[in-house]
Amino acid sequence: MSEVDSAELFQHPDRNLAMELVRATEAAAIRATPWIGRGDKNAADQAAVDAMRKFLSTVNFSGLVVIGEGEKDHAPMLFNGEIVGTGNGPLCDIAVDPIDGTSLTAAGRSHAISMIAVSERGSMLDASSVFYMEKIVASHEAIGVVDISLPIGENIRALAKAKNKAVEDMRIAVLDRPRHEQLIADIRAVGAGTRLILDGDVAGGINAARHDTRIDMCVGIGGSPEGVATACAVKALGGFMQGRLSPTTDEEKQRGLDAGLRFDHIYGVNDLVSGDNTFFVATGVTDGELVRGVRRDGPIISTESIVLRARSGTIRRVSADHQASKWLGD
Ligand code: VTB
Repeated sequence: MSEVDSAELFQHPDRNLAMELVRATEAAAIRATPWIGRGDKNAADQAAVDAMRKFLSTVNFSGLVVIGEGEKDHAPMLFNGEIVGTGNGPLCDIAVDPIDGTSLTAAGRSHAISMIAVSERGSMLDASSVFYMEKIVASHEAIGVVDISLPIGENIRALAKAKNKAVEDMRIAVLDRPRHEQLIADIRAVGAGTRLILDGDVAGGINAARHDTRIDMCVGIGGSPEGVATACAVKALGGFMQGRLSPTTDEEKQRGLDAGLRFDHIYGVNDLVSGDNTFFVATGVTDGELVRGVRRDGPIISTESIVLRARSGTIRRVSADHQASKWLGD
């Protein structure tokens, strides 16, 4: 490496912010653990929010919360528009979900995660005025093959062909909601199997975009904020994603139009988050296919996380042992 090259590298250290952010999702998951199966989703969420915010405040960056706990009036912390981090370092957009799956956590069910996605400032779509988005997520084989405007049966057949699989072996993740009754029937009619998920279509989407899972596609209408967060992960995984906003009322549609959103538009992964400098981290709260939940074994609390960085395309699994004694009290 020439002197100039190494000097450049020193000035622009190729930092993996996600390696620092993972501490915040670990903390949120650990703090939420006492609330697993206690039937109180607000308490679980509050514990996770407090912990995440505390750890985020130590990270050298200026993160504008584009996707957070909601509007300032209702969310005292991690509200949309809040700036988190030390304020030194890169200007970023940040999407946080201290627990995706608060109901899962409160019920003691699997697949709850704590997650953060980060990208350059101004690069995340602010879809907060429209709650729902129809999404389709799959691995890279779907690029140029799958299209959200086609019937689901056609998409499944096309993806099966591209993956060199039998349609009968295709597994399609869908949120188990009455609004998906027809979609579920159509998936089964073509001969594929559904993997119905109770909550958590971020983890479902990531599992669809990863190459080594039993899920081939994640489809259906879920939260728009979750869609943007999923896109940050899909970039790092080199996968495929499309979204279409799905307003439920005329008022919501008008709010979306006023905010510059489009309803006739198919949002590709680059519309949901632009640029390749995206990061995504998630820690398991309860056990799931993506990551294991928090465990306590005597003096040790162990966590499992996934740490993704789009620019390098790295996917890391971070297993951490934490001393339980250090996590007592505040
Ligand atoms: C999904 C799911 C989330 O919201 O986005 C869903 O991934 C959409 O809303 O975990 P509905 O529950 O109204 O269908 C969650 O369930 C909760 O944020």
